[in-house]
Order: sequence, then structure tokens, then C-alpha cells
Amino acid sequence: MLKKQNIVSSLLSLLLLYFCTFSNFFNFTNALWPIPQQWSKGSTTIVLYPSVDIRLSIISPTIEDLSIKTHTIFNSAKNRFQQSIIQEKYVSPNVKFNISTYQPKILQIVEIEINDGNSELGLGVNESYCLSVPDNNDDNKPLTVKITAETIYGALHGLTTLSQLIYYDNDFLKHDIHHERYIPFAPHKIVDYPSFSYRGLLLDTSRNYYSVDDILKTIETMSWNKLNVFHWHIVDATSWPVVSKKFPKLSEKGAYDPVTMIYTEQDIKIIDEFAKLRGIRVIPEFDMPGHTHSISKGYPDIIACINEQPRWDLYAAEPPSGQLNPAKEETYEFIRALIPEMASYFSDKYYHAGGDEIKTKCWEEDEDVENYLANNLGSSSETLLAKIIEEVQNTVISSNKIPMFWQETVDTHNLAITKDAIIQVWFGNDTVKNVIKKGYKVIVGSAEYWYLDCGHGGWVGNNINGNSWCDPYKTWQKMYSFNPINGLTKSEAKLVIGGETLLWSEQADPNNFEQLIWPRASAAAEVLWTGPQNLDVNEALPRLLDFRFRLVARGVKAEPLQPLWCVLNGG
Ligand code: CP6
Repeated sequence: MLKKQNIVSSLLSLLLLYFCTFSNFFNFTNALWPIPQQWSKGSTTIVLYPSVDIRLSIISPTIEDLSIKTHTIFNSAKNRFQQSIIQEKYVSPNVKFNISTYQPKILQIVEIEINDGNSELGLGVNESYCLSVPDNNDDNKPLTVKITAETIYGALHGLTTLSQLIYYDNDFLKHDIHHERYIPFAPHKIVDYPSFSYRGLLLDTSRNYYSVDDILKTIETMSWNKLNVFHWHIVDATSWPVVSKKFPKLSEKGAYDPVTMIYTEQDIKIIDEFAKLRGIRVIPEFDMPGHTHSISKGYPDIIACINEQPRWDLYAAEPPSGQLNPAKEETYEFIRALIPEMASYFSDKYYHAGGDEIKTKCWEEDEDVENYLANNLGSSSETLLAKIIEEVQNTVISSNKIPMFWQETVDTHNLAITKDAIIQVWFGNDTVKNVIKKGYKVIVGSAEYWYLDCGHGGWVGNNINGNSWCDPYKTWQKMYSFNPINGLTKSEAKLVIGGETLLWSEQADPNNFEQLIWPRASAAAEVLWTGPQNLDVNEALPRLLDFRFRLVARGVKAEPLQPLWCVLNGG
């Protein structure tokens, strides 16, 4: 009997060890995420005035140097910050107000200073900032937090960090302190800047539809993670939710619902503007020539190998099959008319033109294409692919945008892609190196580490023949361990401008997408912001737990990483 109890109790403690990773929860500290490049702290607790007493001021060389855009971004950030001072009630499970180190210091002012009041959001914009939270009044001035930054975008990151330094505690009244928000461990001195300039998240809105509000909420959460690119994989084979004025049948026939499951020009502009106010670029992807079955719903003449069942697998990586038909002049007219219209809806300089998972067999077995090849000596499915991608690329460039493409364009097919382009790598051990050797800038997000949708068993039966989708599920630790510049020389690494985690939506929709994205995309966000050097999962765990609870307090359905028990009992 006793023995049995012993076994049971040791099994239980093993279980607890399995659930909880005991780490340094006793070293309570503000849980900043991503962790700043340099951060020193003290032991004073200061409390905050409620919002009315918090002021922000902006100082530039001259006030005329501030563009209207900068002003608008600043005012919007100020409003959000003041709202959070009233609304956010984040009680950390492990950071506790320490009355013994409390001296009655009251924070009244947040002062922001930027050098360049005219900077435009774009790849490589300066995002650095310094933040100082004093623990003493300077002369007789009120206690003032200072954020200095080169640009307004750095200043936004400074405010994001400041918001994470603040905790809520309604126990204060017991101590006769009439403020409920506080910053522990002041003074704080933070010097911070990103390791990579492209820090993205891909969301696929074709396999399943997301509302404009779902997208806005995702972008807002991205900003709290210092992510700065929303890669909107807006259309694909399954549905075409974007309304086009030039080709209205695209959404009338190709959207899941032509009224309720669409994105209008106005929706897109709302999303683009919302993101810009938060320092986030929106890069749309109109994937071509593969993954285009949905175009055939309205415009069947320009799509080859339309095949929903049963042999889609001959012609496409995923059902339903269909690729732009490169043998038809109308296809090129479509490209030349559609791309400028779509490009004009987005403000960013970059436009992702796709180019992944092209199946030349689709064309080799299409009657029109066979005729074309018979009548055009020297042509092949590969030369047709080159022709169609050339048209896509030229149209993107003449629409005043810089193209992005998936790796297959330069790696598998060796197409003539401009060296200005950014190439996105998603599989292969040597691909990053190969693509860099060709002189391209690269973003990474490998299926092995950074695919957020893996672990759901696949959905088209491809797991039955032993080739499962991208299982298993990638844990946050796995995502955290990904090094975007692994195995590269210093000069090669310079061409890796960043990366992104990706949520393909075959098995995701508004009911589960937040849980799938957060907090795992946060783990990747820290790799991209702080850099892959010196990251340690054990150091990160308590901060990530704390940050995840803060996300939950802000209304994000972020997935739990441990039972609450572990958090309350020392990690
Ligand atoms: N859709 C598109 C997809 C994928 C890609 N492109 C994909 C491929 C393999 C896995 C997951 C997603 N669903 N347009 C590849 C970039 Cl495992």
C-alpha cells in the first residue's frame, strides 16, 4: 500500500516537472518582451497618475520639421497609451508590489523626443529608441519618463516598452496609496534597436475568411510584439475575397460569399492606415501563376488544368488545381490590368507576387498550352513560366513597387528576378545560402520551425500515404530556437533582412487563429528583434508567461504555456 503511494507520488512529481519548468521566478522583474538590447534597473517602485495627468510632448529640431503624418501617428499613439493607463488592469501572477521599497514617487509626464520628424515607414527605417524611467525628481520638476528616438517609429517602440513596465495592483488602497498602477524596479535605463529590419507575420485569408476586425486585432497585437510587417496572403486557390473594379467577377464568383466574405478597397485602406499608425507595413501577396483556381470561377478562360476532383494532385500542391494559362494573350492582359489596381490599394513600397509551388505538368497536359508549344519551336513549359513571371515582375515594377517572390522562382526555376527583389525562403537546408549567393535579400520562415499551422494532421489525405503536412506542432521553444542566420558568414548574414512566422489557414479560422498565433509568434518576434545570439529558453520562460498573461488581459486569446499552478509556485 505504502509502496503504491510512493509510486503515485513520485509519478505526480514527475508530472509536475513535466508541466512546469522550474526557473528563476523568484527574481521578480518586469517582463519585457522582446527583451531590450540593453537594460539596467533598480529597486524603487513608482506609481502613476491616472491618465489625465499623463502628458506627452514631442520635441523636434523645429516644430515645422514634423510632417502631418508624424503628428497623426504621435496623437494616435498618445491616445492609445492614455487609454491603456485607464483601462489596462494587468496584475502579474509573479511581479508583486513591494511596499518596503516604495517611496512616494509619482510619474506625471512622458516626454518624447525625435530627431527626424519626416521619416516614412518602410524597410530599414530607424526603429531604435532610448527609454529612461527615473526614480528621482530632477530639481523641482515632476517625475518625467524620457523616450528619445531617431524617428516616430522608434518612439512607438519606446511607448510599447513603457506600457510593459506598468503593472496594476488594487491592493494599493490598503496602503493608503491612491494610485493603482506602478512601475517596479525603477530606475530603468533602456537602449534598444532591432536586430532585423523585417519582422513579419503571414496570415492566409483565402483558405478561410477573417473579418476586418480580426485582422485589425492581429495587427494591434503585432505592434505589442514589435513586429513590423503584416504579410497578407490575401488570395489563393480556394477563394478570392478581394473586390476588383476591373475584374468584378473575381469576388462575385470567387469569394466564399460575395457580400459578407470580401475585402473592399475601403476595407483594405482601413487596414493599411490602422497598421501605419502602429508602425506596421502591410505587404499584400497576390500569388501567381500557381494557387489561382479561384480566378477560374469568374474568368475560366485564363486558367489551365482546372481540376477540383479527383486528380488535382497531378497539377497542384493543394486542391483545387489551376494555374494562369501562359498560352493565352488574355492572361497577360489580365496581369497588366489587375496588378496596378491591387498595388494601388496598399501604401507600402513592396508587393509580393508569389511564385511558389508551380507545377509545369499543369501546362504540359493542357490543350491550349500543348498547341502553343507545338507552334512555337524552342518554347517549353519552363520558357512559358519565365514569360509569365517576367510579365508579372514588369507590371509590379511599372506599378511603382518592388517585388517579393517565393524561393522557387530563383532557386528551383532560376528565373530572371530583379536583384532589388526580396526572396522568401520556406524550405531547404541550403536555400538561404544559395539565394544569397545569387545576390538577393532574403526573408526566412521555414516550415520546419516557423509554420504556425502545423500539427493538425493535414487535411487532404496526404498524411495517409506517409507524407504528413508539416507536422508536428512547432512549440514556442522550437520557434525560439530558430536562427535565421545559422551557417552563414558575416557578409552573407547581412542579406538576411528578417523573417516571419506564417499562419496558413487550411485548418485555422477566426475561432482558433489567435491561439495558434500567440504567444508563439511572440517567440519569433524576440528572435527577430533581440537577435538569435544569447537567447536562452530558461531565461525567456518566465518573461513569456508574464507577457502572455498581459496579452490575455488585453483581450488576446493567447494559448496557455503551463498550468497556472506552476506560475504561482515558482515557475
Ligand atoms: N499555400 C501557399 C500553402 C503553402 C505554400 N504556399 C504551404 C506549403 C506547405 C506547407 C504549408 C503551407 N498552403 N500558397 C508554400 C509557401 Cl507544409
